Amino acid sequence: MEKILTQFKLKTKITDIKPLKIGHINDSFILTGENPNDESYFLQRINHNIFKDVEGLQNNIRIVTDHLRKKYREAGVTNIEQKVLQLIETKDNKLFYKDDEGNYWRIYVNIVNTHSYEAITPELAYEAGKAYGNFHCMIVDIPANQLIDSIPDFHNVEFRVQQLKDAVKENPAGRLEKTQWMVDELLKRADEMCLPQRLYREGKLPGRINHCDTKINNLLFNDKDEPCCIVDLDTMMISTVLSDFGDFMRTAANTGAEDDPNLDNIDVNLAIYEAYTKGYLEKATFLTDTELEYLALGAKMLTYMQTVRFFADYLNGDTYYKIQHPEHNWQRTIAQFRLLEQQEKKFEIMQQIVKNCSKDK
Ligand code: GN1
Ligand code: MG
Repeated sequence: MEKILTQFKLKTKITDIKPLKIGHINDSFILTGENPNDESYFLQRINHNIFKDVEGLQNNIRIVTDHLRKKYREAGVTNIEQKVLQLIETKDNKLFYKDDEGNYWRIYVNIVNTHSYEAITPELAYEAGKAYGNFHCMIVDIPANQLIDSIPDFHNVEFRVQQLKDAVKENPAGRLEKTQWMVDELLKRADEMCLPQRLYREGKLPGRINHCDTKINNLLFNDKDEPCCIVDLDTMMISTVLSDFGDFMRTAANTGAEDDPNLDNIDVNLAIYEAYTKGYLEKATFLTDTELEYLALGAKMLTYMQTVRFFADYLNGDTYYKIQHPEHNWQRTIAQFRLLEQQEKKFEIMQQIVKNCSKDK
């Protein structure tokens, strides 16, 4: 580890390296020095089986963070280091280091005095909605061709359904027999869930730069409990606004956990859904009527897509997501599927909420 750290332009002599148990993909560590006031850092080993073009990925992050910093500077904002991630370069001015074993590493400045949530109140959801609406407005003018797709077809539901069909056909882990009912449930919804992808292809839903992983815990709050920084910028790419709206709702407007072992805990939290929608629509003033019309479908679609992804990984023998026990991907699948069923029951109300909030604008 020492050899890795010496590659980067760090201001602090690191005396402690703490692994963090966050995320399903990369490995993360907090680096601190002896003095509590020393600048601390967030080190990550990038999963390059998943992010195959690390240079392109890091370049995306640089473009987005530079863009945000410039906008904040122009607006006279002072505490920009609390609001935008800052990558640390290596001594040869690169944004990552590849070690002798072929691992890719990167370091951010650690944003101190912040916290994230796994579950929030409607008041915080309203603030979070404004934060994401503002974020979308700030990045809406980044020319689309500047960013690469760090994972091709990442939020393309048609592609995800095809991956599931392939997993079913090959059944590599022999897990199909007892889970066939889930295949049937998911495939019968495929047409409805692929509609936004078709509208995007036909140019009816515009492509916009999205974060594509707006899980509730990717938003940092400061010690006054105000949203301050959106983190985990690995999947910033062109998608439709349904992506970011939907993924937030999938994680925050769920009364249970993403992998809740008790399905009875899982339901749509409409108060959170409404508060976030209100905040988001107050700030995301660029949305077209078509985007507004399909926004609520985004919540179902992202839950559906996540169910499909966890399930395909289960059928493939757990090759993508980190798991904590052998049935974890199945547990995640049925928990996300239960959320989808609850969203289906409440879908009319969810649509009405978007309508009402967009009228108040
Ligand atoms: C993964 O690693 P993490 O937790 O940031 C995944 C997301 C999923 C999420 C499900 C690159 O994100 O797409 O929504 O797990 N990221 C990637 O919790 O696949
Ligand atoms: Mg992520």
